[in-house]
Amino acid sequence: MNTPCAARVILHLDMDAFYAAVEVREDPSLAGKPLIIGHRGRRGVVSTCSYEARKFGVRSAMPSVTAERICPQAVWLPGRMDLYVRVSREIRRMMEDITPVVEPLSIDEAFLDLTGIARDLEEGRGIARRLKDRIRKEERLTASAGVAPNKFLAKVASDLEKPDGLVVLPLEEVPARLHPLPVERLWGVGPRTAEHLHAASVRTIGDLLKIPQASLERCVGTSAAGHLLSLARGEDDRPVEPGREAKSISEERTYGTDLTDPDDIDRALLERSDGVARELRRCGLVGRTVHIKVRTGDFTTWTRARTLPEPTDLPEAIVAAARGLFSEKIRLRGKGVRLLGVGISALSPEGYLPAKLFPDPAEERARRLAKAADAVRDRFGEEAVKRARLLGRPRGKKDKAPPEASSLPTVD
Ligand code: TTP
Ligand code: MG
Repeated sequence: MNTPCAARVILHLDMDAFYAAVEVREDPSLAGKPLIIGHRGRRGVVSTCSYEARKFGVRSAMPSVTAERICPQAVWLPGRMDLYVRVSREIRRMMEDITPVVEPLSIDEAFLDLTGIARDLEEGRGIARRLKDRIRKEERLTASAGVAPNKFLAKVASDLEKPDGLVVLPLEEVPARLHPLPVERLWGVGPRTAEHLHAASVRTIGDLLKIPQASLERCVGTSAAGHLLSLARGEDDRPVEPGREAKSISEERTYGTDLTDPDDIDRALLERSDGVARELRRCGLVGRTVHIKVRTGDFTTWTRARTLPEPTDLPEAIVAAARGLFSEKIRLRGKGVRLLGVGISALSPEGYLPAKLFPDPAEERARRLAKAADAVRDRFGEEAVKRARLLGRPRGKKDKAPPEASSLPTVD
């Protein structure tokens, strides 16, 4: 635990209905109307929407057909990534006028470490208010801010009174303000974990502290249980890491039994490429250099990379490069694959995809399908959408990875 003199002051700022708010600023006749950013139609997905549209139940990542049904009067706009990226940079500059210790999390949110600048959380509140005022004045946009002794609480706080909120959340208020929230608000609780926790009667963050630790460990595993308990108590000692913009995204997995069957290896390349592509889309990024990492049973390790003609966020392009690298650059000489990883670097925001004079309809379709699948998986869990290629065989013993061999994507 932090001692009082080491107490930190962390600010989290998140723009309100970001893409939609920028569009309203550009065209004030949209103010007060339900506005949806996204492509209409069967394959479209909602990027975001104005708070007026949220009253009808429209949400980010919702299939456009659902949004059209529940909010037929909404105005739709396709979105202008280049404009949003420009606004995001201006806001980042305002943050950097306060402190160089800014860690951007996405296009519209960041952490600022105010320790040493603000003596306590109340001084942090003053800085947050001035930053919000400056954004309102110079960009004509509203933001919500949270000020707390750590990153987790600051992020929770910024969301408590959205839009245009400013919430200071000291540790003393954790029982009143954090504990009633749904357990899904804890970092690391995705739809699968939430399901297990619900089955153990854990619905709120407070519930998590009430069940015996052994039951929690049975539910989520020992290390995750420790992590969740700390967060539920409002403890989080991760530092704000400036310059932590993603440089690469990768996913690797260690196999309990070495892979020798070319079909199994190919399937693994596809699974890892799929995961990397999905993480790219989740972060709103595209990448250009594909890497593979292969380790054989005798611990020989190769890493090989290839640069694509154009940046991508699609699994098809990534797996094609990964397969090419594997077949051309790796000589297994009869040995099995113990670890296999796929990654991508040379990242840039999705809006920087070169504008094409003749867009490729097949590629556009693949991207829309991939985004729709992302939306379904976000809602119903990882297993809800599987590629036909991955469904092929029943999961045998050799497919099971040891527990430490997580294949969650990592962002460096
Ligand atoms: P968010 O901060 O999650 O959403 P928001 O700013 O629109 O609304 P809120 O007031 O709740 O913060 O995301 C920032 C932007 O990222 C959002 O304006 C659009 C984009 N985005 C997507 O394109 N798809 C998504 O699924 C999400 C969640 C966001
Ligand atoms: Mg936002």
